[in-house]
Amino acid sequence: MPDTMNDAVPVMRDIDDLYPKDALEAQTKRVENLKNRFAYLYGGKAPEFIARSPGRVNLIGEHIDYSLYEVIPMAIIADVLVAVSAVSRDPSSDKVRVRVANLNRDKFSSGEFMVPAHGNIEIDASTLQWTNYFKAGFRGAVELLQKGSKGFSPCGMDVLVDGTVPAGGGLSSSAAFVCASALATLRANGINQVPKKELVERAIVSERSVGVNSGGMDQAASVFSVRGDAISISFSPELRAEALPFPNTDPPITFMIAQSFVAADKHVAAPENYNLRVVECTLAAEFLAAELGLKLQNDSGPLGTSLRGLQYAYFESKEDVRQANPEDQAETMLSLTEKHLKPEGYTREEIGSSLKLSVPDLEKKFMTKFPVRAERFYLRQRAQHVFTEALRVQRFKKLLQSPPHDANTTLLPKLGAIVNESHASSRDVYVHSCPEIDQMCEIAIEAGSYGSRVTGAGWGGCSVHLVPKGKIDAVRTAWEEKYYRIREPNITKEKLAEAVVVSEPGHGSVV
Ligand code: NG1
Ligand code: MG
Repeated sequence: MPDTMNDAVPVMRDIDDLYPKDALEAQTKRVENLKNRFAYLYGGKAPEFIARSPGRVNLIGEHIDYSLYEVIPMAIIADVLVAVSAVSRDPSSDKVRVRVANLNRDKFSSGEFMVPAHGNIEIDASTLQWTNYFKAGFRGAVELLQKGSKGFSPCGMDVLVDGTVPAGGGLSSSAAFVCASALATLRANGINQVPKKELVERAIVSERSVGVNSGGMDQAASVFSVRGDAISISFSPELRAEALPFPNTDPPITFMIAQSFVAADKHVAAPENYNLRVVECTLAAEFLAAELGLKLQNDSGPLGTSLRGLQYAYFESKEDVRQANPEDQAETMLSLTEKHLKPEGYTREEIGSSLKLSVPDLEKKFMTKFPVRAERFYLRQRAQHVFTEALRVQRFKKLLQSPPHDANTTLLPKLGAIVNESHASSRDVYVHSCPEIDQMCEIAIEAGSYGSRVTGAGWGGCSVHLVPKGKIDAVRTAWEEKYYRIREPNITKEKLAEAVVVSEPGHGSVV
């Protein structure tokens, strides 16, 4: 089913195409159970359809999507299913009701909200409610519908959700849920053909309403992925996705995904971790632009005030080297960073004086929509990570696209070395790993992993490891003995089984 990014999200009837053979029985049961629970919950009616979107694991390109550099994730098999029946608008009322429930009622309690005829709903980002993610998808879909037909009024919906992507585990359960919810809302309102690109662009913007100033990797990976392949996603000059098949090697390229069980509380801690990094990258771009006498495009341009936008502006100003290839360009940006930015970080006063802004104006411009908490801003380190990581993505991609002739013996070690460099940069330069994940990476390497790194936002969450098939059991046992059982001596078999997965690349969104 080679659908490209320009196609609409496919409507499928056969779940054989979605899940690996050995999981089919369990997945079929899961869908049946979802339908039965739906009927039980909503007065005997059957859902009209199920929208589905998967989680993802990022293979390489960490924290560079919001600087608009290319990233290489893959969708995983775990996903979010959203079962829906549409409720038509009662002409005598000016509102419709949306009811949202989750199969896992203990963890995610049901909610409902009323939607006025104009369709705009409020999302309270100050509280972390799981239903906010549904609302984010709903809102994105309504905006899309209104773009197509002015004054459009959405219908009501009864919704039941079942997710297998662990929440807060770095596998992007949030984007899977937002994308599936947006897709569900579009379909409930009669849109059967949703162009993937529009869905992704909407989902990216709407997920930000939950309070995290995220990039676009997760939503793109969730929607565009093709089963069996990794995917390369670029953001400039526009959103593009390209399937990236794994070369056949012996042993085959296999990734293990392991939870640290350190909860990455990105929502609460965002002002001092995720959102702060986004601001530091923006300020690094602005600061360097000021040093170099360059003008960045304003925020509404496709490149905005990003580090990628800075690279563009720099090479635009240099007629003769404009053709330089992307790698040479990133190398140049790296040396400019090291020349112009100091290692000890900057205060608000220092940045303000370089940008010719008072501190209140600086805060107003860069730190209001998504507030941050920090004394110093480490512009040099953040830019260094971004440019080197962008280079690592290019090297990784080249190895997959044109593997060396002796790939069986050299490809895995080469890819692994890049993965390890990425982790070192995440740990020491961008500072978004945590001691537990660092330890898990060391344990894995010792037990036979070629490359191990933190994946996703970090500060806890998940790690990804390039492990030859013959070493999978050894790595799993090493974590069990040296990490999981030390942390939690009475850890259950089930929790251990969930902690580590070897996921095949999964398929993107479908209805
Ligand atoms: P997680 O926290 O793993 O879903 C986040 C961002 C991504 C990207 C990565 C870091 C959201 C929704 N996603 O992913 O866009 O920036 O961190 O590479 O915040
Ligand atoms: Mg997320």
